[in-house]
Amino acid sequence: MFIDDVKIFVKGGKGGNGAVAFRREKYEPLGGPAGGDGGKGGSVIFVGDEGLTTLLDFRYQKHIVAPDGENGKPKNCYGRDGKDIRVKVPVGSVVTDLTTGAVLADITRHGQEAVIARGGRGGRGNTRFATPKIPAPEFAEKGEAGEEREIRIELKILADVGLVGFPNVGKSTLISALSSAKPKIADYPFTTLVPNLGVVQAKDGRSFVAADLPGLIEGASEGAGLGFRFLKHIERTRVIVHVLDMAIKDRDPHADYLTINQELENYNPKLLLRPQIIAANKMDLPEAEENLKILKEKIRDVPIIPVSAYARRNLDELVYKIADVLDSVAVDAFLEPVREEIVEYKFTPAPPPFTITKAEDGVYVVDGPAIRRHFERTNFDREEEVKRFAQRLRRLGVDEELRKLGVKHGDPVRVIKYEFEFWD
Ligand SMILES: Nc1nc2c(ncn2[C@@H]2O[C@H](COP(=O)(O)OP(=O)(O)OP(=O)(O)O)[C@@H](O)[C@H]2O)c(=O)[nH]1
Ligand SMILES: [Mg+2]
Repeated sequence: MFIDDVKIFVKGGKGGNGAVAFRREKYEPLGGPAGGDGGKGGSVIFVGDEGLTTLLDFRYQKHIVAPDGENGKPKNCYGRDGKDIRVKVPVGSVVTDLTTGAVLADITRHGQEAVIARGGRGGRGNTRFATPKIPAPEFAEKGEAGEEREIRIELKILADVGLVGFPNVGKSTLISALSSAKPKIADYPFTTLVPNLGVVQAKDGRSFVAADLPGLIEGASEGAGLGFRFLKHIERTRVIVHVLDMAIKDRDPHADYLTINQELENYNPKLLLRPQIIAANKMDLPEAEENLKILKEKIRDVPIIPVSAYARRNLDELVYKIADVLDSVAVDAFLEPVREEIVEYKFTPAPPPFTITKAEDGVYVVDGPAIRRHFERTNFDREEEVKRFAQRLRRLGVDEELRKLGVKHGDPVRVIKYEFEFWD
């Protein structure tokens, strides 16, 4: 089964918590901190794999969750990291975040890796927070949560060339003549139900990948026939080879050409920017010659290469023409740009640590949450602590601010309820 569009849930593992622990040694009841760091959570990583041609596996795997990191342990032991989960996806997979719409990854190469859901960082253990002032901290960091997202994976075939045209015009016959691809060929419309890829080798050594796509009909861009589901695969081809049946009985090749182009345009107007080559097929049949003459009169801006896929006639000319046009189009000309995810941080301004106002008696009053916190923790009977309090105010920038307001050495300053002399 060819599945090219799935929605799944991915989640990175949570980071392990940092540990709070202390050394317990003989004769040393209150040893130093010894809490280890938590391990990192595992990430969900997608890896491009040429061997895969469908997203079928994701039908049965709708949740991919990487393991958590282990919590930190005593004796400064690290928690183990959660293992990353590597998931193989076909080359050509485009991964989108369903919530933000951002393209997370476009896997275009075999072995290419993309982190789809990052695991959380592990928390640091209390050992890491020890300072000369707090030699035995009783706290540690918690592990960070892993990223989690609903994603869409779309397989958009990465072929250099897409063969498009009405059903039964000979697209599959053509790809089987040009490459070793072996698609089903039959004399009825909609023989091809899923894209077929083939590697085409020109005699001069150049090569390219061609995709034979299910036939398109009028209204394909609105869902008629099979075409719509597969139009997206044309989006990433660099050159469109438009296959026409030159011996068609009750239609006209030129009308077919216009109809298909109209469908391409309806689906995505950018598709018409792609260089086209017309493979005028079935030239072995008698009616073809006359039709070719008419077609050449009507279409002058697109190269027309008459071929017979069935009789294998003039195929080299077609291959060279395709290779030449490919040489003129940049390899990444039509790839989707991977948009960086834009995270909006709400900016909540922190409250100012202090305010300075002038009281009615002319004395400057310093107040604020940070000041109050220090104020409450200070025992003003002890000179040492008062000094530390003053130091903290200085560090908060209180002194500087007072100076700017014109306060001089020896002036009185009120901090909450005590009055001090300003020392400069
Ligand atoms: N005479 C003649 N018949 C051809 C030629 N190319 C293809 N055919 C025949 O046309 C019919 C349709 O060929 P396919 O290759 O299956 O056509 P298709 O475009 O892939 O059709 P869908 O998959 O239905 O879109 C088959 O009977 C082929 O044998 C050709 O160059 N000359
Ligand atoms: Mg076919």
